Amino acid sequence: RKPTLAVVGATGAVGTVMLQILSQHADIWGEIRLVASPRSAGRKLAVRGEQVEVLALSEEVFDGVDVAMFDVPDEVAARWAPLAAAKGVVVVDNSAAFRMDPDVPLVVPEVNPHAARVRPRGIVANPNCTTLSMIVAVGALHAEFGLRELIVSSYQAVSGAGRDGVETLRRQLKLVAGSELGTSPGDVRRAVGDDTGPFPEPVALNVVPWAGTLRDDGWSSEEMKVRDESRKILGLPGLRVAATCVRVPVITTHSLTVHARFEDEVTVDRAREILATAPGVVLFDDPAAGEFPTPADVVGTDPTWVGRVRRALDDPTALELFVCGDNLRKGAALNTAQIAELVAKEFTAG
Ligand code: 11C
Repeated sequence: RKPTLAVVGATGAVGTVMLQILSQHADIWGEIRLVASPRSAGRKLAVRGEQVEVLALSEEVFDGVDVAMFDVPDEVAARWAPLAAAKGVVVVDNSAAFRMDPDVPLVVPEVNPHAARVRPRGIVANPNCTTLSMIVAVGALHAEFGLRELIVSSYQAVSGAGRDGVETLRRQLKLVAGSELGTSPGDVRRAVGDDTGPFPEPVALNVVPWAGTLRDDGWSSEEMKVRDESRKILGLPGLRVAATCVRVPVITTHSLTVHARFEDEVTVDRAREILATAPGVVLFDDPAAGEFPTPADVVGTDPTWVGRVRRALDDPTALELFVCGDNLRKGAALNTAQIAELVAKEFTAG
């Protein structure tokens, strides 16, 4: 039988991409129920070529549902995912509420698909979009070389902060367009005024070394997520990880520079072979021809794109990479849908 799916948070930035993906992928689902806050109830959204009415989030909405994909704020997921799971629904949750719960697997289908089968709480967590934008490529290299340490810097798109992030950048870009701004201290800040939206500083004509909330010793929550989640997904609890997370004026697609150190010496040729053949990864790396991934080309695509593959000049066990991934697709909606599809196989097989 075809399982019934609920999409909770169907009207958000990630929810919108979830509906596109459900319309593009093989149609393995029976009914697809769209759920959102009461504010959005009654709206109609297109999925699989049909207009489907959005239902308000309630316990009853999960009656008869087999699998639910959640993209809602952490506190909403913390309350509603266990309620849905108690009704027998397998919840695939894209919030941070359960990612580090030892009874909740954190799954990337190309890296640790087996983990999705063991879910004592009936919940499977989807990683943060920054972790997801690099982990498929890093996981493939780890499988061959044995990862010891990751040092990464992110260049994160504003849609990581939802619709508000996108609208903020677009508003700010209008305020600075065609100007001579960006030439004296504070001129961009004065043009933008207090309208910094979800960001602590103007993001147009700027880069902002901050994402998330303040954690101990000056680290951001985003940087801690990259560390904690990479360790859990790769099954390397002692992995050394240092992340610096930065917001850049890009609408969608996160990029990262990655310094990955391995157990033994690595060669660029072997690393390139691995990346060229790893599922979910595209190697796009010919600097002589001007070829390397950029968000402007990667946005709207599914894979993790990798370029600038080099061996570290001062450490023959380390590689340097530049990776790009669409933070709303593989970084959120696509990985969630892939996990839901893995779970759905259990229903169709049974
Ligand atoms: C950002 N990565 O770009 C964040 C958004 O834990 O799922 C996703 C936050 C999360 O701002």
